[in-house]
Amino acid sequence: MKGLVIKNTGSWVTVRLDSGNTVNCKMRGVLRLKGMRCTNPVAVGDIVQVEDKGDDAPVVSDIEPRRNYIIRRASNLSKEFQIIAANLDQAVLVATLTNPETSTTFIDRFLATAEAYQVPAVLAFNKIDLLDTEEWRSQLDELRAMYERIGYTVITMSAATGEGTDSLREVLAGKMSLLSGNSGVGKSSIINLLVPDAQVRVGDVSHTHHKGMHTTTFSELLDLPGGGAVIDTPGVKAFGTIDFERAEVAHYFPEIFAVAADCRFGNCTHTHEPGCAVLDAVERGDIAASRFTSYLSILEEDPDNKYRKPY
Ligand SMILES: Nc1nc2c(ncn2[C@@H]2O[C@H](COP(=O)(O)OP(=O)(O)OP(=O)(O)O)[C@@H](O)[C@H]2O)c(=O)[nH]1
Ligand SMILES: [Mg+2]
Ligand SMILES: [Zn+2]
Repeated sequence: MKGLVIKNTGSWVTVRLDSGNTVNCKMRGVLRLKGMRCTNPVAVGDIVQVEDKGDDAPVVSDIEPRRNYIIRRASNLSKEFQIIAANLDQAVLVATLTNPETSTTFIDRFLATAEAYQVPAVLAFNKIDLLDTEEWRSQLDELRAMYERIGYTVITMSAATGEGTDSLREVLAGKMSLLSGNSGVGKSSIINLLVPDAQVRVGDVSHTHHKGMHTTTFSELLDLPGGGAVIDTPGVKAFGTIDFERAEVAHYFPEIFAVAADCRFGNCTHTHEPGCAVLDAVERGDIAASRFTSYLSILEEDPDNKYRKPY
């Protein structure tokens, strides 16, 4: 029997079979071995084969090749990887300027990961109801302009007041979307708004003040009323964790890559080289300083080029 993985709690995998029935499965041991460097060999969004012999719990016996996926290192410097979700049409990064503050480095690492794994990314700034001063508003406008100029779709919204949620609905319609972001930015709140009968657990206000508290603890796929689906995921503290080779990093910053063609040296790392078109563009303000800082932070994370793409 074939089906779609809609939940993975670690010990159980919930699969929606083609028949429409939902079954809780165990994982066949050999699949765990195959995905050894992965904390979760099966991810939400995977298409899997299920065997049910009737005597024991059904097992996931095989995984179909993935169209794409989003992956992160399980923790900083860890050699294990976590596949956040597979077979995605897009990945939506939910970010907030305050309560909590999402850093631009976090945003840029997420966007670069999505570029690397060929998943179109969308930025959704939530909790704009909290941005009640001129300064907040202009900070939001600047961020929006910066990311739109690079080519990303940017949504500004509030799950609390409903403002901007129509644009999000439009972006999600008919597609399989991952919702990712720091803990407390409102991913589950957004899902509860979009999927009226979802009733996903949402954090207390006090939760957001305790860093490291996660309300959502496993990934779950929920169908959207008008077609398409969203995947709720546990908040992540850092995306400090991408596995590119040094020379590749610039490929995943579209505006840096576009300019890099004009660098004097073909192997330019855009850090110190003479005739570097990227450094010139940063100087002129054509490439945002925060984006360049994020680029450098990824390079510096792996000075010896020892982390490679796991697959
Ligand atoms: N003011 C305001 N609060 C919001 C908004 N969206 C969510 N919240 C609140 O933010 C807190 C965290 O929301 P959650 O939806 O649990 O956040 P999450 O991203 O799912 O968090 P994790 O599951 O831990 O990753 C809750 O108290 C929500 O009520 C918003 O647009 N404005
Ligand atoms: Mg949540
Ligand atoms: Zn250069």
